[in-house]
Amino acid sequence: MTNKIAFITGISGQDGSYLAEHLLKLNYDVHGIVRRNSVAEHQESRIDHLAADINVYYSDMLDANSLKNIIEKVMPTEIYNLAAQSHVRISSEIPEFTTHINAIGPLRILEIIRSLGGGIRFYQASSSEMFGKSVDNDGFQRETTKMIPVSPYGCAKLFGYNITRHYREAYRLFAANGILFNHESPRRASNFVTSKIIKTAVQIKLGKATKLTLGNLDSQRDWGHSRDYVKAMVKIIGHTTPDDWVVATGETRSVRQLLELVFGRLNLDYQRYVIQDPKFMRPEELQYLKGDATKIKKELGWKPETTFEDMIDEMLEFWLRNLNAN
Ligand code: NAP
Ligand code: F7E
Repeated sequence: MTNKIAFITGISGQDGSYLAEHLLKLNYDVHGIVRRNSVAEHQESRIDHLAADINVYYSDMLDANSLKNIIEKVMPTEIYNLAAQSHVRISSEIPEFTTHINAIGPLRILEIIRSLGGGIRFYQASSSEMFGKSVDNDGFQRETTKMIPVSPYGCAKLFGYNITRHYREAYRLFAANGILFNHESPRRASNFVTSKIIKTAVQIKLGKATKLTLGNLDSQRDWGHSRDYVKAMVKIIGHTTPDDWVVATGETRSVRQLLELVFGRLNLDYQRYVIQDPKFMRPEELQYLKGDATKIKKELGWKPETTFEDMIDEMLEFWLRNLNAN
């Protein structure tokens, strides 16, 4: 039997790198795109260790012809659309750019799949940010929860979600949405709150920083591990029928609770170091996320494997090693 062929947009990102590793273990041929960057060094640092095993091409979600040429050449069996401007607060500063990539991007790929006969399976990286201010009465968000996004990022992702559903119904494409709640790892960029807190707390411990400047400390998130969540993506795209799936831990914690845990692990009192700056607040904050992943647990046998505490410890170890080495 020939290997399955995966094409990953966003392969150099947090999830793309874990997904490429997971697919290689499953004997897939793995292809992906990176965009041209003025600094070549570090651009592919998350996938440098896979360089001999994967095929990487220059392209961009803004360049339909380039995407089409590569997809036609590779003729993948599966496309994982992970490329995005993925920072929610920054999406309010560059809303148009975010929308071009996060909303029109998936539409471009769906059109390419359609023009090639519709046989390629498609996974769209949808997000719990699409729920915005909406929560069910029992305190969870699930596949049936209304979506009222509160950021340009969330609005653009909601278009991507809906166009994926529409192409599934209208053209009978195998097009599926994973509605993933926040997921982190040592590979998380350090302008997201988990990495930012852990990196700066370690710097404070090592005497390399004195303050940690944050925005809203009261928002609550459902945080899982990226390595676990990419396994859900493969189950979703490999299922007999295309559908929409919530992927979450079902636990929620505030930024304040995260601070207590991280600083506590380093025997520090976060209240001595944390200051707040409106610069890190959002025009409209998503206050609360807690996902109900019953459907994917029951129907696809997926479950989160890493506890929140173990994930934080893994990230702490990474930053301690990294910053000590420097
Ligand atoms: P990430 O680390 O920010 O990775 C995003 C990837 O997209 C990077 O490889 C980035 O390349 C690439 N990209 C950005 N703009 C591009 C463009 N114009 N053309 C081609 N590639 C482009 O994000 P992540 O955490 O891995 O998330 C993966 C996907 O899941 C994203 O779509 C995100 O919105 C979604 N998601 C994430 C979470 C989460 O909690 N992590 C939750 C729900 C959904 P550069 O390195 O060149 O920027
Ligand atoms: O913020 C608060 C902030 O930027 C988490 C993306 O992967 O998950 C992610 O989006 C919370 C928010 O993640 C700072 O206001 C306080 O309430 O780590 P974050 P996010 O916005 O939830 C969703 C599901 C995605 O799809 C996205 O792609 O932390 N917060 N102070 C802060 N956040 C940041 N970044 N920086 C601060 O200084």
